[in-house]
Amino acid sequence: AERTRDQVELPPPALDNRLTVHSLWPEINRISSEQIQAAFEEVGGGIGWQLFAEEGDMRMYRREMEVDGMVMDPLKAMHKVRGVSAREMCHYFFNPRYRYEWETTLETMTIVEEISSDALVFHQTFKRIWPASQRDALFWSHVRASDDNTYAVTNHSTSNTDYPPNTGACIRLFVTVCLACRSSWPAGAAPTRDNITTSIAYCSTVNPGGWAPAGVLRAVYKREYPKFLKRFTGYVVDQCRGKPLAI
Ligand code: 6CM
Repeated sequence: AERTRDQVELPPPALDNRLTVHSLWPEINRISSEQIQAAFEEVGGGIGWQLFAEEGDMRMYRREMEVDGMVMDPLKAMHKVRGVSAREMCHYFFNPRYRYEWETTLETMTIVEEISSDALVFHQTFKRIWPASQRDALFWSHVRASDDNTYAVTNHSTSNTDYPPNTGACIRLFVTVCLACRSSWPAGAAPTRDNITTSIAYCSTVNPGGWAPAGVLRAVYKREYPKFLKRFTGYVVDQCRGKPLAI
């Protein structure tokens, strides 16, 4: 059967060899493995996690943490989405072609390096939040299949001499993000759009990199993270409607 452009670009089921010979590979592999494992751990009885947003199947928790007066609250969200696969979720999160369509805090996005089909390095600037300075970020992004029916994207800050931090108007922030997705469907049945459910675990820790008022930052996170997860998952459901399910 002829494959569509989208199917060709879906996250590969096995690691791309070009990634495993790259100088960033040891770091990408270690951090991705750690993040994916932590993403699926429940926060339930965990100390300090507070539920701050709940809507339908979505739950968002944060742990208040400050280092030298800067807010670094780790965030963890859980969600369940019907009708799309883990692989499809991660395809739309990883592939830069769709990013402006679901990411509302983004101002610019540049692909700094194409490491392989499953790893890219990005430079992004974010919309300015008054009264703080504008922020930018430089990070690698890696998508991989892990366990059965599980795909995850990990993003983690890196450096590049062509993109030095804190030289222009922007303050460089540092980010570690993981979107881990696991699909399930009734035992004995074949997966279809009508019976598939994907559980999502999204974890994010942002170091603002320089002064930003704690109250403003926490208010922005409280508003923007639920907005992001609802918008992104809704976007993927819309994009997949009428297309063959990709497992
Ligand atoms: O994970 C998300 N997006 C990914 C693709 O772009 C990527 C992004 C990471 C950067 C997260 C930075 C969030 C900060 C945005 C607010 C603007 C900064 C101002 C700080 C100074 C006052 O992993 C979705 C991220 C959704 C964020 C709400």
